[in-house]
Amino acid sequence: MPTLLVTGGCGFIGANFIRWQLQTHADQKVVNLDKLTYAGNPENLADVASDPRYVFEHGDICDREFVDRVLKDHQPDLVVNFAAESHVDRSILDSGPFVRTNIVGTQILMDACRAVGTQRYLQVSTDEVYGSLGAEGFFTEETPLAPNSPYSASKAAADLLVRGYVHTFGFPAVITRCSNNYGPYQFPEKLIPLFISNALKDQALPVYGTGHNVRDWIHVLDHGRGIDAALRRGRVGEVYNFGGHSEVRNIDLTLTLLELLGKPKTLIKYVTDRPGHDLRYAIDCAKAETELGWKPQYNFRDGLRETIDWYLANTAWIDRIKSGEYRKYYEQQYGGRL
Ligand code: NAD
Ligand code: TDX
Repeated sequence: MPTLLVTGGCGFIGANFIRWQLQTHADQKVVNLDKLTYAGNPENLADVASDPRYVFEHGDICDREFVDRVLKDHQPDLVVNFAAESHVDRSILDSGPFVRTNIVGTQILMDACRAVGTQRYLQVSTDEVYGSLGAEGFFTEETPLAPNSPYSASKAAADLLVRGYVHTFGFPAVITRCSNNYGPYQFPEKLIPLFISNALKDQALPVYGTGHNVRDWIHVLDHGRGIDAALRRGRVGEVYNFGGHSEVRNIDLTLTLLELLGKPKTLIKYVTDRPGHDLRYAIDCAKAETELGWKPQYNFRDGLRETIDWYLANTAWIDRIKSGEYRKYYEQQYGGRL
């Protein structure tokens, strides 16, 4: 049975990706390597934990011995690296963990893959490596890298390291760069789950600056299908952009969320802008569409409605995270190993 190793599978995108892999690729073992940082929540995969094709390995991609052991034990055919520090605001407060996990972790994982002869490695990157757009234009795969935050700089550095491994060692890697994801299981520090969960409790929605910054939103399962296509059909050394064709200003998204939740506009609170806040992201994904036969399937408004329904049905999940109660769930499951 072929083996897929996923790192960071207890986070938002990784958990959705693993669940979808188990549903769509019956004849495949999935190994999930995750450190369980504040953003990693094993509860996100509680429904697949007893699937005999699923294995969890608790540890850090920066721990060379551990990563070498996991790769030797499982000999994965395919590897997808989601593991990262992913929140821009946290990278502004302390960039150390971003440099360690996003850059050093990528290097250690690639070296371990080379040692066991992994057939294909996919680096999950972000559109933020291209920097910021003005009112016009789109990022293509040829857009020069110009990251503006410690987070995006660490992701760009990792992309360059992957490129170096492809050219120097013939390492069989592809890179994907995706726009802002939304969907179930997103940690409630990111805009959409934060605003939904605050609004449900009639708490303020903190809009940074003018609220005129634009993001291109893509459903997490559209991103997952893109990663799967690039992993299995992408060309080694190539970059593939994914986006949702759904550009929205933050303030307009906030108003839509309030409308769908039936909550008043008075919950909006304009707050100090994020330092270095990128103005606009927009993606040209023609390459993925023509080469990989991929395109986003979700309409943003429908996807948003479905996502709100999920958060409404899972308020206990959000409450456990926001109150810190989910650490107790970890302790029960993993004892003193955290
Ligand atoms: P997340 O923060 O929800 O999850 C990150 C996961 O990685 C967690 O489970 C965490 O425990 C794990 N992790 C962190 N450090 C680790 C380490 N040192 N060793 C092992 N595991 C570790 O992130 P996400 O939003 O799911 O993003 C996943 C990936 O996709 C990241 O690489 C991110 O840069 C990229 N990405 C995210 C978005 C987005 O909108 N969220 C868009 C484009 C790309
Ligand atoms: O409270 C908030 N108020 C606000 O106005 C938060 C948390 C965000 N914002 C703004 C900042 C951005 O313009 O909303 C927009 C979206 O913010 P985030 O959800 O923090 O996402 P962003 O900074 O755009 O980055 C995300 O997309 C690209 C992911 O977190 C990254 O991991 C991914 O690479």
